[in-house]
Amino acid sequence: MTELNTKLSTPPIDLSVPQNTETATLCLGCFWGPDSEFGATKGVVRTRVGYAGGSYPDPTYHNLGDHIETIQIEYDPLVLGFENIVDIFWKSHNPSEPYWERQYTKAIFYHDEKQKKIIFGTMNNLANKTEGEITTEVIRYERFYLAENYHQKYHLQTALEILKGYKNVFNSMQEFIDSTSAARANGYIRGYGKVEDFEAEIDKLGLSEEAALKLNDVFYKYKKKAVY
Ligand code: MHO
Repeated sequence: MTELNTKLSTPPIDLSVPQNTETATLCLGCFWGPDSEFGATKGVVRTRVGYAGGSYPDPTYHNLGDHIETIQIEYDPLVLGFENIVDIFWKSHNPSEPYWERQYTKAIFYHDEKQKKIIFGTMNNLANKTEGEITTEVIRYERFYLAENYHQKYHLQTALEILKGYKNVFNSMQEFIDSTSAARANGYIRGYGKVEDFEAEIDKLGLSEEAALKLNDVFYKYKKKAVY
């Protein structure tokens, strides 16, 4: 990231962050993909990737123990309901597909009784329509271990031409992880998100003009391939 104390500008989208957010935590295989998918979803304020669902102390990417690759989402409940998140979750995987590796288990956590009810309600509906047993796990949330920095908003971090368009924007890795702008760019970079949201937000991401143009190209390139 950029050096400390050189902060010049906060992206406009990061200036109007809602005060009250709620948290959702889920697992959809390798966490790079859902970090992008949810990052571009309207109402999502922050995303982070990490490990959860096991009891092994202090997991790391190369020493996960019984944990699962997990994404944690902070969202504005006035814009996006937990129901919507759960809907995206069920549509983003095949719930009756067997899986072999604990690391890539499909799972959703509940943080409270309200979430639990929504998850089990939708799962029961799905069970009636699904052939075969649902293998997706529902787990009571306990704790989330943040993954290593290089996994956070991975697709954005590896798109250097776009990343460098955030000149003097983030003073720390924490600011990058917490940024709505970075979450959006990380999603749009893979063609996730709605065209109308992209068009409304592209100028609010705080990217240089060059990087915004590049992001535009990449977004529409993926859209044409109908990734989403
Ligand atoms: N297919 C990816 C998975 C990484 S993910 C963070 C890779 O091994 O490169 O599990």
